[in-house]
Amino acid sequence: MEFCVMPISGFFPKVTAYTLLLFLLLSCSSTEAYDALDPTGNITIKWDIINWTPDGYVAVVTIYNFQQYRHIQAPGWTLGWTWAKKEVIWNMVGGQTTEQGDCSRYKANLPHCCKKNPTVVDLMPGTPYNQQITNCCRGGVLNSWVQDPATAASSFQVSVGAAGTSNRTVRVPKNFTLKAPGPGYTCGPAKIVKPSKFVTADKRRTTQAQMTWNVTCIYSQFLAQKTPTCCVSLSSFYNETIVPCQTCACGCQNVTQPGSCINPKTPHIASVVPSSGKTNYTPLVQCTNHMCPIRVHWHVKLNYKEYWRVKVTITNFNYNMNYTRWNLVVQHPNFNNLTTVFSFNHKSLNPYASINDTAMLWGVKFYNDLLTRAGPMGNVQSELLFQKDQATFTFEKGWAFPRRIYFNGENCVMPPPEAYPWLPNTSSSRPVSTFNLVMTFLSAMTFLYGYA
Ligand SMILES: *[C@@H]1O[C@H](CO)[C@@H](O)[C@H](O)[C@H]1NC(C)=O
Ligand SMILES: *[C@@H]1O[C@H](CO)[C@@H](O)[C@H](O)[C@H]1NC(C)=O
Ligand SMILES: *[C@@H]1O[C@H](CO)[C@@H](O)[C@H](O)[C@H]1NC(C)=O
Ligand SMILES: *[C@@H]1O[C@H](CO)[C@@H](O)[C@H](O)[C@H]1NC(C)=O
Ligand SMILES: *[C@@H]1O[C@H](CO)[C@@H](O)[C@H](O)[C@H]1NC(C)=O
Ligand SMILES: *[C@@H]1O[C@H](CO)[C@@H](O)[C@H](O)[C@H]1NC(C)=O
Ligand SMILES: *[C@@H]1O[C@H](CO)[C@@H](O)[C@H](O)[C@H]1NC(C)=O
Ligand SMILES: *[C@@H]1O[C@H](CO)[C@@H](O)[C@H](O)[C@H]1NC(C)=O
Ligand SMILES: *[C@@H]1O[C@H](CO)[C@@H](O)[C@H](O)[C@H]1NC(C)=O
Ligand SMILES: CC(=O)N[C@H]1CO[C@H](CO)[C@@H](O)[C@@H]1O
Repeated sequence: MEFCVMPISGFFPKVTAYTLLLFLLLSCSSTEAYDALDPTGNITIKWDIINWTPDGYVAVVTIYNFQQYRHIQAPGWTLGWTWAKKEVIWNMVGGQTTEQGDCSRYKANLPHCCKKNPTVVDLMPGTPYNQQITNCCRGGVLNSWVQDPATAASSFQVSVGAAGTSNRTVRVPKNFTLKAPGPGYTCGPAKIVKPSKFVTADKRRTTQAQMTWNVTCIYSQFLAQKTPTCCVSLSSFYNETIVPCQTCACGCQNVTQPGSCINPKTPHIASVVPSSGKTNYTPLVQCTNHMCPIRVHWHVKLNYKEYWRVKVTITNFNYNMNYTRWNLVVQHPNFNNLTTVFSFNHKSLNPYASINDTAMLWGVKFYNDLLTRAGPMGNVQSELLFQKDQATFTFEKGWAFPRRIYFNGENCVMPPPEAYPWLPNTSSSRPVSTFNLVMTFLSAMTFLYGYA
């Protein structure tokens, strides 16, 4: 879905079905792992050999999340590779392999891992200090680069034996795999690059790695093969129609099956919902027409002379998930004149220097950066104020609605353009009547807080 680039200007009412189909076929036929809103987004794994040892080396491996808005949430990353020779891992700091493997060829002093293809995970917060290194021990959680570069990297140290002991004899590992935690990332081959330089904390001395190689991994929603996890609903002050999320936007296969979703009106079932303690990451959603864990509602709220105002509400329908450090990416042509965002952080993304139509929104720390699980508290909201550019501004043809929305990097299912609320014929830019406002407010309230 993600690499199906949708036409972004207007809603192509004049385009014939045939041209549209052709366009979709053309733009969807390429399955290359590439995200139009974050074209250079990648995860880079840097492997720095710090020193050589009698039978190998000690390296610090760092995973950098260079993706603007895609993060890795609990239960965290898993990194795998295949050794080129018969290397073993003597010891690790700030990470561990999930299996030791067969170390029977060693007698007294057993390695940490003897597998040909080790799998490494991060340690958990609270690891004893003598087993930590900088940037370790966050349970494999990586923030997105825009939200917090300081926690967008994760490191561990590995002591490798039975390996090359100089830059001429060492062999780079092969077949890197990164799971986050499911599929989705494809990693290229390790490339030997210029040795990294490290500056001491007081900036008075620079040291450098003996040797460095880099691996780049790229995400593709196609590989992740996920059903959509998010949908968009729309409303406006100028038309009382509320356009709901598309029916079955996130699948309906087993709706009738008992236990496939939770009806909030049957509290005895809702109370069986697993809560604290258990870590179950499969979504357990509230029964709705769309069955999505996340709904984003865009309400065109007010029309001022020089500004217009939108209210954005994100609702969590998943009983199994508190979304920490959530983010939203929204594409709309008026983001070049976004004036104020109330109660969310924001940053404009400029994937193509000349077009400034995309912004990233995320929660304010300790205030609304946690989107709690489904229930009365399971939503966050904010209002956006845009300055009108009189040349392009209009309420017609759904112009005021977003072109594209991502929640945590996943494309949200939009309603079909023909269903968008229309502007009534007569009142194109007349100031809002109070009656209308009250009606829209009431219906929006019923919609947002009444259970579907
Ligand atoms: C990975 O991302 C970094 C930071 O945005 C960028 O400098 C680098 O060129 C990217 N690498 C690839 C292979 O795209
Ligand atoms: C290997 O090390 C030698 C010095 O010991 C250096 O001259 C050479 O450039 C290094 N080669 C690589 C690939 O790092
Ligand atoms: C790496 O993966 C490819 C494809 O999965 C496989 O053909 C190849 O044998 C693997 N190489 C090693 C060294 O495991
Ligand atoms: C290797 O990765 C590091 C860290 O991301 C980066 O600073 C460096 O530029 C990369 N080197 C190359 C040649 O891509
Ligand atoms: C739906 O239920 C059937 C029977 O219980 C099961 O085999 C199937 O995997 C389920 N499908 C999904 C998408 O959960
Ligand atoms: C979500 O957070 C609430 C309150 O902090 C907690 O009681 C609940 O167990 C958490 N649920 C999950 C699935 O993490
Ligand atoms: C994009 O628009 C935002 C909001 O008006 C503005 O702050 C930012 O400077 C603009 N960026 C560019 C590159 O024009
Ligand atoms: C509101 O929009 C809907 C389309 O979603 C349309 O059917 C309806 O006629 C519009 N109402 C008015 C008053 O224009
Ligand atoms: C809007 O105008 C068109 C013709 O211009 C007319 O057919 C339609 O009925 C009008 N709709 C409303 C809601 O007045
Ligand atoms: C009305 C207004 O402020 N328009 C500005 C919107 O943003 C573009 C580019 O960012 C400016 O060129 C316009 O002047």
